[in-house]
Amino acid sequence: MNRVYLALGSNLADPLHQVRNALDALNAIPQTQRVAVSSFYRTPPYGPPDQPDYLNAAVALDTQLTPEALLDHTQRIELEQGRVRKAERWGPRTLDLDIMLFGEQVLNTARLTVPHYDMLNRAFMLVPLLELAPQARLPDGRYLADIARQLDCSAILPW
Ligand code: A4P
Ligand code: MG
Repeated sequence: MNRVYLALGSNLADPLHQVRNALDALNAIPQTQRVAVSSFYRTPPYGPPDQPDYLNAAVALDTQLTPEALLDHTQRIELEQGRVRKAERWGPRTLDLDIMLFGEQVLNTARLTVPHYDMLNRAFMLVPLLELAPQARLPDGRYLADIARQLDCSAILPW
């Protein structure tokens, strides 16, 4: 059994609906229990600024799945719940489900980089995770709270 932390992100005009659907779908993943869900945060876009604010949140899971099997499920959920059909074609992806931590595992495969490759630079990932697990550490033993303290977290607001 591994404790996993997922990052949820959505910047639909009404992302609450998308994220609630995703949380229901996460509940139904086999051999996996949803342990906790963080508050929902409103965060300014990281990257191109000409897009709506994001809803970001973190989810803790306990799973007996392998990392790849869990990724199969989160990618299925992204496809089923995260994409909206617009007129004749699929709209842009509006749900991101990223694996931040998978137990104490370090993975560098074609499909998975764990810990998440950029989480240490992203207050919108660390703040929700630390709400769930203030003592969370990287596989190398560093405390995420120490890393978050170096970041500007002032724009991470309640949804
Ligand atoms: N992949 C590798 N490692 C992982 C992992 N730890 N978890 C691979 C999940 N997937 C992982 O993912 C592309 C490939 O990454 C997958 O096929 C998987 O095998 P994707 O979700 O299709 O692509 P993406 O999310 O567009 O790429 P990326 O690099 O995750 O995007 P970003 O950089 O995360 O950009 N601003 C705010 N405020 N909040 C946000 O949530 N999100 C983004 C998304 C930009 N700005 C944001 C936010
Ligand atoms: Mg992603």
